Amino acid sequence: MKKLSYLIVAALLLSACAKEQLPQANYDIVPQPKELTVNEEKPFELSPKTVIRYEDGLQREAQFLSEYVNDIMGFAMEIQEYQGQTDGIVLKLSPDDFDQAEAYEINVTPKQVTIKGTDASGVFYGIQTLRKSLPISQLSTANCKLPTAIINDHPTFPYRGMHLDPCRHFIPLDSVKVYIDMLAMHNMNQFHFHLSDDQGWRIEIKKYPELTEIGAYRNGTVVGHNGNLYDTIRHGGFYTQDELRDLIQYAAERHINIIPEIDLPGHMQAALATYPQLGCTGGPYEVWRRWGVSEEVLCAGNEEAMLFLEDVLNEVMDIFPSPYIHIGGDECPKVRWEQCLKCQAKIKELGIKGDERFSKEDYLQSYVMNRMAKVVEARGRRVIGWDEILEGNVSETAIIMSWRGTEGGIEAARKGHDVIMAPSSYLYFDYYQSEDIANEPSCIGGYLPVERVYSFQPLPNELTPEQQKHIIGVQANIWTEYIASFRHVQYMAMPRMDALAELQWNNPEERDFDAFVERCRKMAQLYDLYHYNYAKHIFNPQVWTDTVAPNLATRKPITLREQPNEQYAYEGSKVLNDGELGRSSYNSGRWLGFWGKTLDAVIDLEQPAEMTHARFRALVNKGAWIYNPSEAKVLVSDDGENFREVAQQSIPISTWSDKDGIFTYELEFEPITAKFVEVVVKGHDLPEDHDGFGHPAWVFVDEIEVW
Ligand code: TNX
Repeated sequence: MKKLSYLIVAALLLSACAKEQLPQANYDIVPQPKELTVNEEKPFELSPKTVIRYEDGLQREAQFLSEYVNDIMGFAMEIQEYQGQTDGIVLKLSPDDFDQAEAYEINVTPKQVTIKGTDASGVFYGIQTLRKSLPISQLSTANCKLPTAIINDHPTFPYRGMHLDPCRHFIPLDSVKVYIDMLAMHNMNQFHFHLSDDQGWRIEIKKYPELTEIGAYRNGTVVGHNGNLYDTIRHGGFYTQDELRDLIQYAAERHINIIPEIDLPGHMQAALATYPQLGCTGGPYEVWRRWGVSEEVLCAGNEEAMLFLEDVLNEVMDIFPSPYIHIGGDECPKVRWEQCLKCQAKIKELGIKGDERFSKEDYLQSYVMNRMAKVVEARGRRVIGWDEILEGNVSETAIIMSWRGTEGGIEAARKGHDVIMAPSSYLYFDYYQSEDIANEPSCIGGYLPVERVYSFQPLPNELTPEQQKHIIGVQANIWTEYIASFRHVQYMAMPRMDALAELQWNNPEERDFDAFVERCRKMAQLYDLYHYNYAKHIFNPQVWTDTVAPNLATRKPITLREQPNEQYAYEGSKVLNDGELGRSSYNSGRWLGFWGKTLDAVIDLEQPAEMTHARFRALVNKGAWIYNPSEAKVLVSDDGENFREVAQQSIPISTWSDKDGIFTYELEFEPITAKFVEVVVKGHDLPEDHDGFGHPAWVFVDEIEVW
C-alpha cells in the first residue's frame, strides 16, 4: 500500500515536471510583428486535442494551420466550423476592426487563441506568425505552451515580392512551388515570374507552339563568365498552360499573386531563334548560349513582330489573372534598329525625333512599350517595366521597377509613377553574400551580405512624403545565370529574404541587426525542418586577418595624379595605404577602380629611407571587365618633383583559361634612399574574345607596400 502511494506520488511529480518542461512558443520571428504584448497569465496549451475552428471563408486557412502544426509538432488537429465555442484556435474575419489591408490580431488567452484578420490574407499572416512561433524540437509530438499575448500586426508595404528567373536555368514546377512556400512563410504577396529571355522561352503559347518546341532549349552553355568555352549539353524546359494554372492556384491559396514577365523588346533571342523573321536582320539566330545583353532584339518596325507580342500578352493574360503584367523593357541595345530600314521607316512614320536626352531609337522603344501597355490596360491590368522604360515617353500608368539603383525609382515617383524598389546594389540575391568566394558556390559577382540588405531604406529621403506614397513596395531578384540548381537558389535566397521580409513588413525605425540575427536563428530551425538550403554566414561570422604588416608606405601622405572612377573612389587615395587589404569583392570600398586611367600614386615617406621593394595587389574578375595591369613602374624622388625610374614590369593579359582572383605584383630594385615613391599601374584594353572588346579593362588596386 505504502509502496503504491509512493509510486503514485512519483508519477504525479513526473507528470508535473513534464508539464513544466513543455516547450514554449516564442513570438520573436521574421518578419517581426509590429506590436507584441506578452502577459503573465497561464499559457495556452496546444495539444493534439486542440481544435481549429474557422469562420466561413477560412477553411483553407484552417487546413494550412493544421498542416503547419503537423509539420512542426507532429500531430494533426481537428478542423471544425466555428459556432461560438470558447476553446481551441479560432480563425475569424473582422474587417471593421482594422484600418489596414492584410492586418491581423492574435489573442492568446489561457483557454483560447483567436486569429482575427481584416481579410483572409490577414488571417493567413496571423497563421504564419503562429506557425513560426511554435517551438521546433526534433522530439516533438508533445504538447506545447503558447504564452498569453496580444499581437497586432500589418504590413508596411502593400507590394512585397520576390522574383525568380527560370530562363537562364530552368526550374522545375515542384521547385517553383517550394519557392512560393518560402515566400508565404515570409509574408510576401507577389511572385514575379520571369518567363522569357535570350537563353530560353519558358511559357507555352498555344498560338505559337514552336516558341517552346524550339525556343525553350539551347544547345549548350558558355562555361564560366562568358569565356570562349561552351559545354554541349542541351538545356531547357517550359511550363504548360495547365501547369501554370495549377501554379497560380497554388500561389493564390497562399495569398500570393503571380506576375508573369514577358521581357520585351530586348532579351528576345529565344523567340528570334524560333521566328527569325521577327528580327531586324532575319537571322539566323540561336537560343543564346552566352550570358549578358544580346544585340539581337525584336524588330520594332515590323508589324508582324508587334502583333506577335500582342498575341503573346493576350494569351499570358488569359492564363494569369494578375492585376500586374510585367513587360520588361530592360537592356535593349539599339544597334540593329539604327541600321534597320523597317525601324527607320517606322520612326519616320511616327514622326519621332531624337533630342538631347534620348535618341530616336529610344523613343521607338517607348512606342513599343506604350503600345503593349495599351494591350494590357485594355484588359483592366497595369504594366510593370524595368526602369529603362523611363528613357523616352512612357505612359504615366506604368509601374516602374527600379533595378539600376534607386535613381530610376526616385525619378519615376517624382513623375507620378508607382514604383517598386529592387535596386541591384541591395536586392540582387544573385550576388555573393560572403567575401570568402573560394568557399562559395558560383556566382555572378558583386557582394551583398545580409547586413547590407537589411540596411536598405526603401523610402528615399529625396522624395517628399507625398511622392513617397508612390513607393508601393520592395522586391529582391534572383537571376540564375550562375545558379543551376534549386538548392542553390535557396542558398542565395535565405537568409537575405528574411532581411527583405523585414524591409517589406516593418518600419525602418525598428531595425536592429543583432536582434534580427537572433530571430533568423529561429527561422533557420524551420528551414532545417523543411530541408531548405540556406546560407549560414550570419550565424558564425568570419574573422578575417586582413591587414598588412606596417611598412614604409603605411598611412603616409599619398596623392593620386589621376583620379579613380567616381563609383569606385570611396575614401580616395588613402585606401591604397591604410594597411587594410581588399578581398574578392571589388565594391567593398577597399579597392580603388580605374577605367581607362592610370593609377599614379605618389607617397611621401616623410623622411628619406632606404628601400629595395614595392608591391601592390590587383583584382581580376574578367566577367566584370576587371583585368590585371599591363605595366607597373616604381619611381623615386628626393624632392617630390624630379622622379627617376627604379623598376618596371610588363604584365601579359590574363586569358579565359587563367583563374580570376587577387594577384600580387612585386618589384625589386637596387637599394636606394629617397623621400618620395611613385607607383604607376596601367591597364590593358579588353581582348577580342571579351564581350567588351573595344573598351579599356578596369584595373582595381589595393594596398601599396614599400620596404
Ligand atoms: C541585369 S535586372 C538584368 C538581367 C541579368 C541581371 C544579372 C535586369 C532588368 N536585367 O538580365 O540577369 O542583370 O544580375
